[in-house]
Amino acid sequence: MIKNNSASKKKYVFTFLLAALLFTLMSLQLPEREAPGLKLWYQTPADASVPDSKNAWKDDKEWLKALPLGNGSLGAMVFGDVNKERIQLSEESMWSGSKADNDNPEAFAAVAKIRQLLFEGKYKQATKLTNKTQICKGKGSGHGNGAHVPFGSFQTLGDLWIDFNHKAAYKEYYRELDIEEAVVRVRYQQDGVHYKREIFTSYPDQVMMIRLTADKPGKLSFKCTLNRPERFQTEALKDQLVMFGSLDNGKGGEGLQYMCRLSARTVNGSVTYNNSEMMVENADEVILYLTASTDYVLDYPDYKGRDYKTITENNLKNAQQKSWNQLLENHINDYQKYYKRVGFNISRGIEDNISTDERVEAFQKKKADDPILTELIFQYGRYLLISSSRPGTLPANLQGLWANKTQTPWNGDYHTDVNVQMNYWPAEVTNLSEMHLPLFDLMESFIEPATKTAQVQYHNSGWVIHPITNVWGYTSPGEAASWGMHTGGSAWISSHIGTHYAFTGDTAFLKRMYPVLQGATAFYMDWLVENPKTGALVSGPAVSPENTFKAPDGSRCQISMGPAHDQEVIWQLFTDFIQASEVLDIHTDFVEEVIQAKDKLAGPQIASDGRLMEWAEEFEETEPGHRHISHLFALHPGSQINLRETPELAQAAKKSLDYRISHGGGHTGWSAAWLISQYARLGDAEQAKHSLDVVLAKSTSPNLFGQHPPFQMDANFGTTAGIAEMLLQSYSGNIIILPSLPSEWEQGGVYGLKARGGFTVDMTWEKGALLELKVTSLYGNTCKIVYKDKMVESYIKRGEVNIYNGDLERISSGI
Ligand code: FUC
Repeated sequence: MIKNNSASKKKYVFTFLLAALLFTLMSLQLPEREAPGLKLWYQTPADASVPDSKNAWKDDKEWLKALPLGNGSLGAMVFGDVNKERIQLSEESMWSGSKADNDNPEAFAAVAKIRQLLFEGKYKQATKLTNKTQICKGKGSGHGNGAHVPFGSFQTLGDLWIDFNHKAAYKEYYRELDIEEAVVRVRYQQDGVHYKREIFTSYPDQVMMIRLTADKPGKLSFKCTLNRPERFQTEALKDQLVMFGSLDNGKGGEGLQYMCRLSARTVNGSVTYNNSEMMVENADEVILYLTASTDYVLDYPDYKGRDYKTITENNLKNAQQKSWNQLLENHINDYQKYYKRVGFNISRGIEDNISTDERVEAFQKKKADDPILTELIFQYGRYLLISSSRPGTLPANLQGLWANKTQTPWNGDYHTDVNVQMNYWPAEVTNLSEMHLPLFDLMESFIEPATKTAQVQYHNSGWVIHPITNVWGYTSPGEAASWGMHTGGSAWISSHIGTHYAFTGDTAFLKRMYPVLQGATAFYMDWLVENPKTGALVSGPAVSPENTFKAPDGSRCQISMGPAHDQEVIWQLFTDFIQASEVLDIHTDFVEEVIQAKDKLAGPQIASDGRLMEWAEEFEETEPGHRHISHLFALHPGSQINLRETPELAQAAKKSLDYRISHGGGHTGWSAAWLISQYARLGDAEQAKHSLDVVLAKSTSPNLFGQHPPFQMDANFGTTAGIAEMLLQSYSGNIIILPSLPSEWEQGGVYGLKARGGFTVDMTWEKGALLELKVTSLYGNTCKIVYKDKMVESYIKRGEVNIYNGDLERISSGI
């Protein structure tokens, strides 16, 4: 029964007023939700007439001016050239190669001997024996040039050319990639006619859409062709141009089959298809539809069976049933569902009046702080992740989704000794958890071959991978021990399971992935051995990716027992496995054994010069500025070492970092990007900012693609993650607010960042100090917020929002 007396009326009025007040407070004081429209924009086209270099390792300058689009599986690089447009195409599964057996049955017999030599300090002999016995059989990755061996290479789908054959001078040229809508637009004036192009790749409709318009009737005439550097045929159907072919399986035969379909609809004018061309004449407006697919399926051992012909046909026909506006609206709604979750504003409305290429160039010359560039590079990493990794697709690889050659550097594969992990560092914290899912599908797909590798190579249970994998279930070591004898990638990649769970609280996901965690753990339980001198459990033979040390006899070696990296990633794996077992209420003898083994693991150590040790002994590194900083995994992305709980180790990590940098470290894009996060974890805002500046100054292309060099996408993802890490950190149960805010970002706001424990965090700051903070709990959890030397702890109910002032005093709370 509803009470209707005056006391309850008063209570009702009071509650209403309170709610209204709260609402006003919330709406008045929320962080600014919008940065001014973020775009990459240019006043000149990328020159489509310059041919790509045949050299896999040489970047193509014009391609690095083209603008990327992607729906997770179909990618495009739009040149925006006037006379002849080039839209370079990618499809996520365009991989040469095929499944192969590279496991080495000779390996097991030598492992015990290698360990003995290493414990005796005979590094030279051990490294030699490892090289002889522990590497893969066969051709491995083809030394990173594997397009024609079974490992294969991720490669271009080809090119769509739109030839206007109209060489007259043009003016008022403009092109942009609007990263708030994921649309490329081009416009110019030629012979008194204003032309426009709009292009997007739709996830919901699985089609690439191009609309060409002119402001005078009948002015659109052009010829379209589809081609690629090799292995293609084109055919004209009644209303389609089709390109198809099969790729090299790396064993002298045909591998993957692919197909790409193009069709046009015009307003007035005509369209005709002949053998290798599509001709459009005298149209007022033209819409082009392009679909592509392959017969690849991420399913060991066959990896085949997708009905690519029907899929491409249906996607094309379905899109043709819809209007341009409908397709565009579907696309923008779908894209913005993810993109709009996070906003970052430090430019406070400064007008963006410098084109992006000039902006990058100006920064590279003057290095004057550029807040617009910082916002752009941050959101661009999110844009690229949404564009290259969607639920149900393959994960983003070294090229993201974009490749213009048939041999890409390092085969465009999945390197597991930092690179593929870095691709996913921004996924959780920048509120793109769904985009993380393809990584877990890949992991599940390689468990079967990786289980075989563990048995054949080492007679171990569980599963193991080495520093490279691909879409064909490659899990064997590499072809040289110096980099290829690395099992640590198995533990490192597994840490993403715990991370995804920590942010989302998705128990069903944890249940699904528990066997994968358990399998990785089982491998190391068999793999670890006692160091006869200390009794601690150590991993090996192992490299510290991909570094070399001087052994006591002066020789250059890579192989040792218990390098810090392996110990740290295994510690993380065991920690995650134990926690997952608790969450899922699994209490087996095996879990008990892992708890005990974790206690016996050799841990991080400090050298006599105060640096964190990379190897179990104080070796001198042959390259003190080495790009990898693998022994600092425990600082970031791990958290075994942190400022609050292990301040001495954190100081040692800082010394190691400073030393690396003073010797030229951080010289590749991904390496500099990693330093942003490392310094952010150390609370060193100025060094974190400096590392960000290094990425922008040395490793950023005109289209903002990261550079190793050559182009490698991990630098983009690592940079976005690094910026987030400067604004918000969450580990060991704490949410740390503005841990590394540089002086240049004096005022600003961010909304939508995520923290472990299932929280969304919005905040504003002024004069370098927190102004207001809003924490929303997604599933109800205790929240320990740390800002400078202040800390508040409270339980926030599911869906509840707490707002705090700069002193961490709660000023409002409500659902
Ligand atoms: C790792 C790095 C290289 C490169 C390659 C793809 O092996 O050491 O620098 O990024 O991956």
